[in-house]
Amino acid sequence: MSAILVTGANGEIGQALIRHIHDGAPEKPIITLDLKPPVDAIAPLITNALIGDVTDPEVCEAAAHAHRVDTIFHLAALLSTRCEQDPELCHHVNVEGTLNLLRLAHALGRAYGRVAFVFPSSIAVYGLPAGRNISAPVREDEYLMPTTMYGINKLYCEHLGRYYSHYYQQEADACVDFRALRFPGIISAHTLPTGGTTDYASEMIHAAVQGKPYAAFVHEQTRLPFMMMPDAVRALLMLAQTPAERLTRTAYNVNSFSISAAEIAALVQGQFAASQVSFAPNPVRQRIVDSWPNDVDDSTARSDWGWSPAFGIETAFSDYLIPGICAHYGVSSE
Ligand code: AKB
Repeated sequence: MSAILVTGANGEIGQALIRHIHDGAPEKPIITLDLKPPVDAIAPLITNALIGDVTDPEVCEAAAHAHRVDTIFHLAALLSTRCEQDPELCHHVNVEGTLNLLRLAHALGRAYGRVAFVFPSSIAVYGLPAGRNISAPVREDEYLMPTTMYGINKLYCEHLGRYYSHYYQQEADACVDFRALRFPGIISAHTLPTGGTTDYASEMIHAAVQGKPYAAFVHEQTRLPFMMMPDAVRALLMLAQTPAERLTRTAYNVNSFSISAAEIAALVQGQFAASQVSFAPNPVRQRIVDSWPNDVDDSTARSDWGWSPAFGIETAFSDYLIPGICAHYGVSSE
């Protein structure tokens, strides 16, 4: 049976995706690549856990061929805040890593048949003019002027994927089938992000459940699109499984809801009256979020492959976040 390769397996999306794939198809071999050994939560679900750097051209070549990998979820990346601290390292990991995996996908595709390559892009590909006077949700072809190294890397990698899918060495037969999702901020009940700029939402909620005070690094009026982790995983799998003839673009916006930092704080306080949320904007991180759209138009994903989030604002908190995070920390949700 052909296998799935997941890079960045220990990351937030990686862990959730691996659990979901294993629950749906326990017999499907899962090969992973990460800098560190897999965390306990996913280690038993993995067929072959490779330890290494995505920028190393040889690190997963033999294993990918041995298991006949036919689908790659290339999740390994440094996130936006981390990237502004070391833009050149970010470029190396995010761009060279993607190029390396695309090269591998091409070799696998040539040997065994076309390889699906699923790539999490981001709302960071957008760069809004100062002042953010945008009245409508942003569509995929608008405002593609990113102001962060992370956003520039993501946009460029979307183009690399399009090139490997349709034009690599101007071959007539494509070996790679590249598809990308532009994710909003993602919130998980089980894990915390590191190095992102939408992290304040997850940090605020996880802190409240643990009874810890939290100072958000953005203004309370900051409004961004967000999505729950189960919806993000579902979107990745839905896009991976959609027949190519139904796709009209390489990279799709996906969205659940748009919410301000103050509204998240109010929802948290409604549930945990003792929670202590304050706002202490960090100028660098505020500039990053101010360049991102506060809402994105995902109508093409809805019409092309039936995208629709399971969680809206209310149900995200009542049905997923509050019960999930309370169970995670062993806290009562009453
Ligand atoms: C980040 O904050 O860097 C990510 C993203 C929006 O892609 N969550």
